[in-house]
Amino acid sequence: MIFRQLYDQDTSTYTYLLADERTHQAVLIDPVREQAPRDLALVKELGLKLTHALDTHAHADHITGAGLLRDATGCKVVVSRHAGVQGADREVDDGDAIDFGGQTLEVRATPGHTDGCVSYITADRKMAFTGDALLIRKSGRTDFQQGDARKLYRSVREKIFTLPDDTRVFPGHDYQGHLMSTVGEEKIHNPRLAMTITEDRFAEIMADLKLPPPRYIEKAVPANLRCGLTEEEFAQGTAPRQPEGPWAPVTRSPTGVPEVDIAWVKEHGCRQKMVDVREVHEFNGDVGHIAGAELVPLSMVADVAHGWNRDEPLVVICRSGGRSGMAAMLLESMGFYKIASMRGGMLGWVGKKYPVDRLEPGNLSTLRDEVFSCFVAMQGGDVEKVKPDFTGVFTEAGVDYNNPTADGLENVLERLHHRVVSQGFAREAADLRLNHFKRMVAKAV
Ligand SMILES: N[C@@H](CCC(=O)N[C@@H](CS)C(=O)NCC(=O)O)C(=O)O
Ligand SMILES: [Fe+2]
Repeated sequence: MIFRQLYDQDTSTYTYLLADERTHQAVLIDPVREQAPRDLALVKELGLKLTHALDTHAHADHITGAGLLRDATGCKVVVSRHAGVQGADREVDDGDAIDFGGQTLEVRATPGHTDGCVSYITADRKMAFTGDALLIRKSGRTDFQQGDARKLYRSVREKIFTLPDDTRVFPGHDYQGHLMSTVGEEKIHNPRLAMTITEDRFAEIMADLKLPPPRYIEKAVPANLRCGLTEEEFAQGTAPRQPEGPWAPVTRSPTGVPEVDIAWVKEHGCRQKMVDVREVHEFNGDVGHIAGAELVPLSMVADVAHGWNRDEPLVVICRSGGRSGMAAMLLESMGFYKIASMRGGMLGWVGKKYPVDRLEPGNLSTLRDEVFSCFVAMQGGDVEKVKPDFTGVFTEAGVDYNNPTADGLENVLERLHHRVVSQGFAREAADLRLNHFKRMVAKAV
């Protein structure tokens, strides 16, 4: 597991980034609004996909970054069912599990600092993110937001001190410079909550604390009840997610895939963005493709779609409707909500004798444009950004962009292949595309 502990100096808040090494899916625990640019930059630098922003509770001392991160990445906002937060994507309770990229976090309800406090525990029980329930050698305060010392005492005893002694404790804050502790260490050395201390004594200690209120409590609590968004952002952010009327006659397959039928795509498809998720050789092969459809093979959809507008309607297409169904479900999980798979796929389309486009051999400039579309998809989908890079390869190879020869285009293909592979693109997928285009060049001459 990839793990980073991040710190907000102004409010002494810890934010934790956890990511699965194989799938690169990531979660952030207790992000801070002002630090959203830092967190997004780190996620990007490490090549991660943020799937969830988790809060341990509705904080009183800083504004959560969860809502902003959702707007930026499409991740899901997760918070306790008892936190009273509006607009979260998932409300969790004791015993729930949060899955991301093959990893699981267990949710344990640890109320007492607030009613909606939860701790997140890794499946191997090596790490516990305790929010403000258990702090290092301290505990969260219990004098506001439904604070209840006796409840907190029982939460820590029953839900945290029952973990193995070597479980590492990562709290929501530290005001003394500690980074982490362990369950065993806190059971012995926590002056408020050690195993030798009774519930009555804990209640007394907490009643005697007399702490000044957190500096930002007035603005933090109301904002955190809206996922950390301002009233305007909250209104804007939620409105477009609920479309006024259906954008298309979408029905759900028995497995939950949003689908539209082929005749509807024929009538209305050209007004929508259409994404064909087959491989290059299928797109340009005998079956052909619908004019105007953009080619993004299924394996690249998750990466490329990050740059797409989630409010724009989107029809996904493949050979028979299976892969496009998977793509539609994936896109829905990323926050796209005007999305449908074309039921029956290109086989159904061809069966109805609707027109298709094919890459006709014989025209090297058309082929160059097809190579360009493929390269754009491989580089993340931004045509404007990728164009100079693409034409640059022609210059580098000494090939006339406007009138390429077959040898010239092959040379360019080898260079593009080398480039995407050295940037980390899967070699087998790149080989498949290279070989397909080489065959097309051979056919063209
Ligand atoms: N000085 C900090 C205090 C923040 C504070 O009260 N933190 C809460 C967590 S939200 C707490 O439980 N603190 C425990 C303590 O300070 O002992 C501020 O003004 O923000
Ligand atoms: Fe707190």
